[in-house]
Amino acid sequence: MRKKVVAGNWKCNTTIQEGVELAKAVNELVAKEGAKDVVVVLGTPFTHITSVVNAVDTSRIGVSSQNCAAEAKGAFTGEVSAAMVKSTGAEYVILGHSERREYYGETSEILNKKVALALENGLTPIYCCGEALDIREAGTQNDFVKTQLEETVFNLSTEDFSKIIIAYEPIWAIGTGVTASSEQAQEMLAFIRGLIADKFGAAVAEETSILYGGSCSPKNANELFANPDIDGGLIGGASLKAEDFLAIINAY
Ligand code: 3PY
Repeated sequence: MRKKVVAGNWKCNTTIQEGVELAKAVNELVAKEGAKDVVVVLGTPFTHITSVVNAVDTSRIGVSSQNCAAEAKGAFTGEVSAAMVKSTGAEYVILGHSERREYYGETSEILNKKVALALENGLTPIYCCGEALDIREAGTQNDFVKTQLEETVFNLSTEDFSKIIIAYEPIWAIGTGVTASSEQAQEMLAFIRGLIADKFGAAVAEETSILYGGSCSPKNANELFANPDIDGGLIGGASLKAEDFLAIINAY
């Protein structure tokens, strides 16, 4: 059975001290009350990863970076390689978030390199896709997401593709407080699962965890997670409050 995953994306928030406090609070709540069958991930800034790894029970909570470099190593001032991320104790890396595509010019070509390096270094990519509002309004969101996947993770071998998690995050729902309706989310995730089945086979599609992201909160998580193709969430703002994050983990 495919895994249910609730992954927090802290984005560029919290000092290291605040992040460790937040991680400890999540750790305590998850240990006491967290749904046992949900894989919990904290996507922290690079600077926090090792401290967060040391602050949580890593048999229960995985830690993720929110990016990694497109090069293995070398003269790339300011970059953090996949091997470096792995050496912090992180197990996951969020790649292709729309904020990185939009503000940092991440193209499919760049993302292909990042995904390959993440996999080579034993990290699990949480690979994001999703359309902007004008594409949704034009009704071409399925073609857009299909192209995003075909240009990137659909180039992987079946073995490598089986290691990744997909997150569908419509850009119009990110940080806007607007959530895709559970019907819209289910429809897109079922479509993505169908594409995976066509490309890699039904068994792989059945095993791939596909998350919904974009203003997912304790208020809407229940309704979203009740859908058959929604295997969890990539959570922005609500992952910065331990109680809200727990409520989402327990929304299944
Ligand atoms: C959001 O929920 O706004 C996100 O972007 C999660 O990645």
